[in-house]
Amino acid sequence: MVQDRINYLREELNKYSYNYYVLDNPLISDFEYDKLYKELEELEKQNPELVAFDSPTQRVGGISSGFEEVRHKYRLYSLDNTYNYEELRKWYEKITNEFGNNVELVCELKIDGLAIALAYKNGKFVHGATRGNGIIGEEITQNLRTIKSIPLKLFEDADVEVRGEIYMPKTSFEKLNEENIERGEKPFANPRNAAAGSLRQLDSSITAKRDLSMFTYTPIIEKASKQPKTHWDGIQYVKELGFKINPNIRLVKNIEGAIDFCKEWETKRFSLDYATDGVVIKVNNLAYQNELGYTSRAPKWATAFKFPPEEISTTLKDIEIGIGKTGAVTPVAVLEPVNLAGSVVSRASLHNFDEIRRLDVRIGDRVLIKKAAEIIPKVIKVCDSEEHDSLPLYQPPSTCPSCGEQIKEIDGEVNLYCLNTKCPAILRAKLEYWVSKEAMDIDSIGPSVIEKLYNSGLVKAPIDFYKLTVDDFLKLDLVKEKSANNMYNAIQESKKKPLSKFITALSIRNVGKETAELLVNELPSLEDFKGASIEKLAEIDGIGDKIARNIYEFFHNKHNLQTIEEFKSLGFDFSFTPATKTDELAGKTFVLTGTLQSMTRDEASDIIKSKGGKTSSSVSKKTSFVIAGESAGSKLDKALNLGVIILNEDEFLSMVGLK
Ligand code: 0OX
Repeated sequence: MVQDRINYLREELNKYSYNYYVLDNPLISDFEYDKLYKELEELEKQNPELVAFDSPTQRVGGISSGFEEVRHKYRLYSLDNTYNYEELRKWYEKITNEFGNNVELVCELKIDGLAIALAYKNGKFVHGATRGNGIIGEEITQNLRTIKSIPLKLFEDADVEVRGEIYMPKTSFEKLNEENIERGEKPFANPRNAAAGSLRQLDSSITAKRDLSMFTYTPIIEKASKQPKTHWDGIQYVKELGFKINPNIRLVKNIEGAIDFCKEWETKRFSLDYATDGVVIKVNNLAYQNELGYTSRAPKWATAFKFPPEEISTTLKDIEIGIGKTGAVTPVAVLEPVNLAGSVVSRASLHNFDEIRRLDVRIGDRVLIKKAAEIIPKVIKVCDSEEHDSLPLYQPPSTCPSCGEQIKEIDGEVNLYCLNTKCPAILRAKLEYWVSKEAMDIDSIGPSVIEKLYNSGLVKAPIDFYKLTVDDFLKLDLVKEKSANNMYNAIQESKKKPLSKFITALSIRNVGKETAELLVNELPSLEDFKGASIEKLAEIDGIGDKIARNIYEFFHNKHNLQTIEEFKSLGFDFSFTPATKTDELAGKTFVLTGTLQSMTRDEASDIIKSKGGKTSSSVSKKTSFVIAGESAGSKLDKALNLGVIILNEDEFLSMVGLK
């Protein structure tokens, strides 16, 4: 019967959607989902009387003429907050004075989104509103229905009101902004604004296209099978009802446990794919909560520890010019030092001169700087000020600040370049890159040693490292004998590094570690590099015309060829060793997430495969290990949720015998 089929499809699709959006555990492919969805859509079109209110087809919404103001049934209070652990201790002391020591607390990440309230009657989502002023909000049920992690029907016919936070994942925000810029529209300033803008659409089909999600953090239970006595149990119950909760939550014995949680997340938060601006600490026992009650604006049983802000404004004191190893001339913002995300920042990236023009950054401006997942903070905008217009427009330099040569534009490149092959800044940058981890990895030689070697005239180019004697190090009064020996040996050892490292170390424009790896797979000897035409190079997967031309030019430059010969005569190996296969990781499945420091995810994946292991792109119960690098996102959350073993980069390297 058609009704049975419709019911079946609806239940199946809702199950898949719940697994995908709430549990972050996809069960089927998008293709399979779409096929079932289309079938349901078609059947419902032919039998409109059979469309159920919780059908996935009813999440698309329509146009409304405005949002109505509604009075919340239960007030949504604010939260007191502090940036200070001592104040947290004082807050807790007041509580223990009343209830004795060791009052349990629940720590939750404070999601930086929009607070909303959802009402369910007999398990059905009936009504949703923004927080507004906590007493009156705006009714946005239609828009909320489009958010897939908000259940339209609960697993139980309960009457509940829940509160939670709507947010947009950072990666979706970035993508949305890219699309907006492409269409000539204004980008959103941050994920929170993007989420707010998406929720306030009168056409809910626009909201439906935005990647919004919700973490639920408070249930108010009116009629249900359970009446939890603690906040912790309340949260577990919310999960049982079908809501998505944040897995990064902890029940602690006292305030010191809560402070540990705050300290842990102060740095770890950057690895999440959603913004969090602090930790909410709540008294666990609901009877205690009741007794503690509220001030005129906030509960006394909860408080928030706020992380130092991720975005902050400061004064741009100067724009310094950096010269990279390929001669790229890049502007760096010199700032009035400020505390940002836990560290003092006095310099920030300005990317390139186009960016300065786009933002209209002028020296003396107040600028907003931001530290997201990246280590180097960046200038994201100029703050409105009266002074701005009277400040002189910024003019990019016309000559290299290091060597005085004219700065040039290169076709197809956003950067400006100093093309003087003898430019001291470029030579130094090349030397620093040569010894870096990504290139020849000679870690006993740091920037200060390079500076002395360069200034003494002994080392002007990488080849000169290999002509140094132990005595040279000692003569320069650089280091003690033991270190001199170490440095000398490390340099000599580096001659045995694989070809890909050598190619990387050459500082060919646009040829980094990953590209070098791709190249040596196809061109396993230096002779192959010398003999390759631009066309042949461009045929290699992952190598575009621009890179092909740069490589070709590098290997057809007389000086470069001479230097390569010299490297050879100094005993360089230039060998390409294809990875050998073992089976030590047989039967193990790995999921890689976030950015690794010492290798790309592809390289890590190659290592796993070379040892007989498998990699997968999604976390499930079958996953043996999740390797979490920097900015690891929802996959890490999911691994935590499922109890999958999480390895950091060092642990992974030791596992595979590389550390
Ligand atoms: C959040 C968040 C906000 C309970 C009493 C006042 C605030 N942004 O993640 N609020 C609350 O709790 C209410 N919990 C949270 N996790």
